[in-house]
Amino acid sequence: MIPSMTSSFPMASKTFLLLSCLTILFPISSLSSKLNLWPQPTSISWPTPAAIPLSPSFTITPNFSSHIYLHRAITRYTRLILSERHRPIIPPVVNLSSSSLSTLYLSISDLSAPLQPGVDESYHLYISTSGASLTAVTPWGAMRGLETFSQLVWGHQPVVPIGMRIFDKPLFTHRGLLLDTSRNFYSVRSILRTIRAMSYNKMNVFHWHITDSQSFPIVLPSEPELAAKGSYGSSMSYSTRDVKRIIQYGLSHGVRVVPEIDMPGHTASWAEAYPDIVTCANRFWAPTGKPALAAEPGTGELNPLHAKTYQVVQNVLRDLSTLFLDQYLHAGADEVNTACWETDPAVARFISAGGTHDQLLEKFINMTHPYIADTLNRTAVYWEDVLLGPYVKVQPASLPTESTILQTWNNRAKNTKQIVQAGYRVIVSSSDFYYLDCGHGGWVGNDSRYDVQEAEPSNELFNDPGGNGGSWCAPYKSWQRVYDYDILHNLTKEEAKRVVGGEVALWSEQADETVLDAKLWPRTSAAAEVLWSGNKDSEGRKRYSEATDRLNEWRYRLVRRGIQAEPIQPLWCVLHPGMCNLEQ
Ligand code: CP6
Repeated sequence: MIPSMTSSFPMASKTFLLLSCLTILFPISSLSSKLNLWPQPTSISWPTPAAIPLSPSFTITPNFSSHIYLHRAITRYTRLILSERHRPIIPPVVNLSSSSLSTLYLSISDLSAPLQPGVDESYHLYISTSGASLTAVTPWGAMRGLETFSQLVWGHQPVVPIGMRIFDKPLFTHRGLLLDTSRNFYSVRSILRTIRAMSYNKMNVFHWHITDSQSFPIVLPSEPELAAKGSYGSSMSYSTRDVKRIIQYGLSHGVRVVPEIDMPGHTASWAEAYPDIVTCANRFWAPTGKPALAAEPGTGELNPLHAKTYQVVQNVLRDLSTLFLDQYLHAGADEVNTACWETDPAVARFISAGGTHDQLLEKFINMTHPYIADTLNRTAVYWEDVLLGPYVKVQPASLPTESTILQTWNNRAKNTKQIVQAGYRVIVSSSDFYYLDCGHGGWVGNDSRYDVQEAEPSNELFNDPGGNGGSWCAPYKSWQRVYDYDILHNLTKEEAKRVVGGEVALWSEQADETVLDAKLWPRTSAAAEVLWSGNKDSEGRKRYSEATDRLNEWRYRLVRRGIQAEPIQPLWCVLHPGMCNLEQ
C-alpha cells in the first residue's frame, strides 16, 4: 500500500549527498534543529536536538484493554511508523543516542468519549531517553497524537527526536471537507482514501454531499426507487453496506461522516422515481435577466405544495438518521430557484393569489426542520441561503438557533457576521477561498481574451453547460490563497465563538476520482493547518515562507503514503534548499 520512497522521490540519494555538504557550508543552527510537521502543532519544544533510534520491535502500548477504533489506529500507525523511512528535505543534525526507543506509552482518561461535535482532541506528547508517552483525554485526541508521532520519525534507519515535548489542540472543532458524489460518481475506495488523507491532516468532518439534481447514488431502505432510478446505475450507487463501511472507516480515523441530502432545490434526480413531486425536472433552468440559481442541466425542485413530497422526504430523512450516526444532518436548502417552482400550476395559483416565494420555502422548512430536530433528534445544517436569501428565505422563527447550524458559501461582505449575530453557529466555506473545483477556465462571455470566432453565446451561463467551471468561480484557488484566508475576519471575539470551523469543498461537475487526489491535496492541507493551529507564527506574522518548505515536504510524505497530491514546486527546489524561498 505504501510505495517505496524512491518512486516518489527519485533523486533521494543525490539529495542526501548535497544536503550533507550544505550542513557544512551553512551554520548548523539554521539547518539542524527543525522537524517538519503538518499541521504545525500549537506548542513544541526541543531544546537540544538529539535523537534515538527506533527499535525494530517498537510497539505502542495503551493503558487500557480495548477500544475498537483506537486499536485499529494503533495497528495502522505501528505499521506506518516502522515502514515509512521518511527522508526530510533538510535532515536535522542531531546527537544520536546509543540506546533505542521500543515503546510509546499511551494513556487516555475518557475512553468512552464518543466522536461527536466538540469532542476533546488535545494531546500531550513527550519523548525522552527513558521512554515516550502520549497522553490524551479521548481516543480521538490520541489519534491526532499518533499522527504527530508518525511525522516525527525519519531516516532509513528510523530515529525519533528525544527531549521533545508537544502540547497540541485544535483551534476549531469543525475541520471539514465536502465531496459531491452526485455530479460524478466516486468509488468507495476513493472515498476511503480521502478519509485516510484527512486523518493525516488532522481533519475531522467528511461532509458527504451525496445527492443532487444529476444523480441519487444512495440506496435508502424505505425509498429504494430513488437510487434504483435516480443513480447512474447500480454500480454507481452506495449500498447500506458501503455506507456502513465508510462510517466505520471514518471512526477508525477520527473522522465524522455528515450526510447531506440537498432539498428542496437540487432534486431533479428524485423525479426519475417520483416525477409528481419535482417541479421543472431535467430542464436547464437559466432565466434570462436574473442571476440563475442552480442553473445546471437537471435543475429541479421538490414541490412544497404537494402532500406526497413530505411522505418521501420523511422516509429519506428517517433512513438517513438510521444509517448515519452523526449529530449533524445536512439538509441543503441552497439556491432555490423560484422560476422553477412556478412552472407548477398549483404553485403558480398560490403566487397569483398573493402568496410569496418565502412562504413556500417556509412551509417546506416548517414541515421538515421539526422532523429533523425533534423526531430524529439531530442538529440540522443548512446552507446560508435559507436565512439570508437573496431570493427565497425563511423567518428566523422557523430555524431554532439551538438545533440549526448554517454554512456560508457566498461572499457577501457580512454574511458570517449576520448569521452569528442572529445567534446561529456557523461553518465557513467561502467559495472565493475554499472551493477547490474552481478555475477550469471555460468561455467567459464578455471577456474579449476568450472570444471565439463564431456564435459567441450572449449568456455566459451557456458557456459552460453542465458545470461550475469557467466564469462561475474562477480563479483556481492556490494553496496560498486557501492558507491566507481568515475565517474569522471582521468578527468580534464574542461573535467568533459561534464559528464552529470551516470546510473546503470539491463540487464535482468537472471532477471525478481520476483527478480527486490532485484537486484536494495539498490545498486541503493548507486549510487543515489554518483550522488546526492558524496561519501565523508565535509573533503573529503569517508564516507563508516557512509554510512553503514545510508543505512541500508534507506533499512528498502524502505521495509516499499513497495520496497523489499535486506538486507545489519543481523537484529542483528540493535539491537546492533555500533557493526557492525568497524570504530565507
Ligand atoms: N451545488 C450545490 C453546487 C453549488 C452549491 N450547491 C455551487 C454553487 C456555486 C459555486 C460552486 C458550487 N454546485 N448543491 C452552492 C452551495 Cl461557484
